[in-house]
Amino acid sequence: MPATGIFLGLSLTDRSRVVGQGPDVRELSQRVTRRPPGMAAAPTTARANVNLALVKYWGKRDPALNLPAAGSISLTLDGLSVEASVAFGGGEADRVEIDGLLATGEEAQRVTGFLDLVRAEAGRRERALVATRSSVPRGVGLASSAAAFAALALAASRAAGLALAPPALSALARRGSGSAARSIFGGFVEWQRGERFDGRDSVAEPLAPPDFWDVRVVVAMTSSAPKAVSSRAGMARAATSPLYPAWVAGVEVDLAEARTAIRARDLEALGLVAEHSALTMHAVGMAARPPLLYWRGATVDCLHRVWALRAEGTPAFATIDAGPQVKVLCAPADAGRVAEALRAVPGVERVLTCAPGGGAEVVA
Ligand code: 2P0
Repeated sequence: MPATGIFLGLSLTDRSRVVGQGPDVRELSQRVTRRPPGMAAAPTTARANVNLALVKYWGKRDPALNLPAAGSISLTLDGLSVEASVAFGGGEADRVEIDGLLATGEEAQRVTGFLDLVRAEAGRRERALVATRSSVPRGVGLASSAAAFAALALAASRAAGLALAPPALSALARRGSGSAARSIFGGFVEWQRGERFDGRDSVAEPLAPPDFWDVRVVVAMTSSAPKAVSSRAGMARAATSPLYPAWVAGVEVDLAEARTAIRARDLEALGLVAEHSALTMHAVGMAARPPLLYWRGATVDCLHRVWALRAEGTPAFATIDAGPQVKVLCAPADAGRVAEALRAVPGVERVLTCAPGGGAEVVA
């Protein structure tokens, strides 16, 4: 059975269906402080947004430390966030609630392993009570694990008494999920490959704040089914592809193009490099053995619709992550037309539009 849940980078669809809307994170936090009675310190709550990679992270130089084979560039998205609430003290084991449901198995272990890093850094031994709540709409296929581990890194480090500087926070978030390193910051963000074996230089840094350039990302959801191959497993498989060395070798050029395009607020230049990065990433998977293809028929139809929009004079550029959804970069004035065009593609279940968003912050 495939594992599910935000900490495994999969959609929240099934979990949300099981538990319904559930209580909000403040209620959960209050429950955290009551369990076990009087033993846990007051929780710290942090929120982080998801991010969309424009130059993709797809491959690792060190899987244990989530060190990437190459750098990547992303845009943090407004309104698609995860809140994480952490309290240390009391209890014999960590207790992790995700959207109101007790986490078990691999998902709980991944959070406990992450908390161990925070405990080691802070010199503490207490168990933790963790509650997370996602505002990412159901089955949207935007990697909520990035937002979850960015929020968890901030909440857990503060709750443990650490005041980490942004680069250290990014390095910590990276250990939970690579792309979480980028969700520490708002706007356009670059995550450095780094050279060090310990990964201390593999951190994200802001390229431009959210208000630097007002763009839109229109997300066309073509399937809400949980994906069969996680990003983590997908990256491992991609590394077996004969196209993988060429992919890694090409990322530096893509990064340079993307940086220049962002600095110049050049939508066409950024869109073209984002589309190229996404299609090359997926080509690597298709050439792997066994092959890896996250697309559905509607994914391909959306791509063609985006290209037709461009031919008709609307600057719109597609990117696809480890799933069948298509995300389209465009100007705010064109977002309505792009959304309408994608909604009309057979097989598109839902369309939503996002603006640039801010970085991780403590909210309580
Ligand atoms: C990205 N993705 O740059 C790429 C593009 C998916 C496709 O980062 O194993 O959940 O936790 O480091 O960060 C998703 O992978 O993987 C991802 P791990 P992660 O956004």
